[in-house]
Amino acid sequence: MFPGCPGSLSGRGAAERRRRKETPEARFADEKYGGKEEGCAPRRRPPTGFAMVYNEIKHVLPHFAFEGRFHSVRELHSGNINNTYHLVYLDRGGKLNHYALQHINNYVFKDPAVVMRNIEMICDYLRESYLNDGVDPKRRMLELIRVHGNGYLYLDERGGFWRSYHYIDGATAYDRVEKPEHFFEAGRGFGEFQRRLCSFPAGQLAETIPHFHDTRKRFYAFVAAVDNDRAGRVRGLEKEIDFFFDRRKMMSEIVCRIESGTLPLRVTHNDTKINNVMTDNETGKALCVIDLDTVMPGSVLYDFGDAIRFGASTAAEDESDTSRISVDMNLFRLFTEGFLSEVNVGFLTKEEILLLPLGVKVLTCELAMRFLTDYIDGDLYFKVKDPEHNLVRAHAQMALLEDVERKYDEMCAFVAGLAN
Ligand code: GN1
Ligand code: MG
Repeated sequence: MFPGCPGSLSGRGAAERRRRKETPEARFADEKYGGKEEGCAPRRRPPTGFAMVYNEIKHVLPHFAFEGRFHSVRELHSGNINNTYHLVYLDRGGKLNHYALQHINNYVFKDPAVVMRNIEMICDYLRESYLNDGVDPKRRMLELIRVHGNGYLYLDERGGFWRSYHYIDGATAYDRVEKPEHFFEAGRGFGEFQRRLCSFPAGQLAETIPHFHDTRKRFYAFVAAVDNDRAGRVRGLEKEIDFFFDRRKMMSEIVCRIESGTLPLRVTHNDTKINNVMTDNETGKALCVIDLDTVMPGSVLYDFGDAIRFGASTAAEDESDTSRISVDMNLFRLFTEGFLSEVNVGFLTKEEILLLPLGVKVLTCELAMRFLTDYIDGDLYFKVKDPEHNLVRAHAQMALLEDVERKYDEMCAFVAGLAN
C-alpha cells in the first residue's frame, strides 16, 4: 500500500498520526494531493506511477546528506543503463534543492566502487584545474552528495548501489539538438573536458568496463552471440549479420592504430551524447560534462565520433522510419568547430585530428552492432521498451552509418581544412 493513503492510517492514535505526518511520504501526499491526515476521509490516491517510483527509492533517501525535507520525485528516462530520479527537497528557508539520484546498473558496471573512485579523482582534478584558471568550479562540474557515515556510494540491503549528485541550477541536458549553436557549444564543452584532463595520469583510472570501445572484441562478442542464439532470434537476420561482416576491417581501424602506437591513449569520456553536457539556460554556453561512468583511457576519436553519431543525426537513436535518418552536415561542422576550438591547441597530434571522422564511422558501427548483439542475446544490457526495441535501434544506427559512409570524404575535407 502507498504510505499516506487512507487505509494506512486507520485505527492509529493521534501520536502515531503526528509521527506519520513528519515522514516525507505523508508530507508529499499532503502537499501534492491535498490529502488530510485525520481519519479516513477520501483522498485522491497518488498515481500508481508515483507510488511505484517512490517505493523504489524511499529506503535510500535517509542515507544521503540531502538538505531539507523530501518534497517530490520523478523518474528520468533518458539513460539506457542506470535508473535516474530527479529529487526535490524543501529546505527551512523555503528553497527547493534539486538532486539526481541514480541506481547504478551493476550488470553493466561490475564494480560500482571503482566507478565512483574514478569519478572522485576526475572531479578533484577538474576542480583544481578550474581554480588554477581563476574560474569558479561551481556549475562547471558534478558535485556528489555524501552518504551518511562513509563516501558517496550507498549499498542497500537488496544489493543495489546508489549515488547522488546536485542538479546544476539553470542548466539543461538536451536529448536532441534544439538550437544549432548548442551543438557548437557541446563540441566546445567536450573538447574542454579533454583539454583539462590532458595531463591527468591516465594510468590511475580503472577501466570501469574493460575493452569498452575495443571494436574488434565487440565483433567477436557479436559473432559468439550469433553462434549461441540464446534467445532464438537469429533466424531472418542474415542481411544484418552480413552488414557487420562487410565492415569488419573498418571497425578495427582505431584499435589497430592504438596498438601500433599511431594513436595515443588519452583520458576520454567515451559516452559523449549531447545530453551528457549541461547547457546554461541563459547564455546557451556549455557548462559541465556529466555521466562520468565511462571516463577511461581511450582515443579522442571515440569522443568525437560518438558525439556526432548522436547529435548530428536527423532522427532519434531508435527512429523506426529509417528514411528519416541522415547526418546533418551543418551540425557536423558546428560540433567540429566547437571541439577543435578547444583541442586544436597543440596537444592533439595532426594525425589524430585528421582521423576524427573515422571515429564517427567506427562508433556508429560499434553501437549498431552492440544493439544487434543485445537483441540476439535477449535484451540483457540495454533497457528496452519492447522486444523489438534493440532491433529498431540497430537498424537506425545501420542507416545512419550508411549516410556517414556517403558523407565521409566531405567530413574529412572539412576537418583537414581546420587542422593546424
Ligand atoms: C548507453 O545510458 P547511456 O545513455 O548513458 C551506453 C552507451 C551508448 C548509449 C546509446 C555504459 O549510455 O555506450 O552509446 O547507451 N552506456 C554504456 O544510447 O554502455
Ligand atoms: Mg552513459
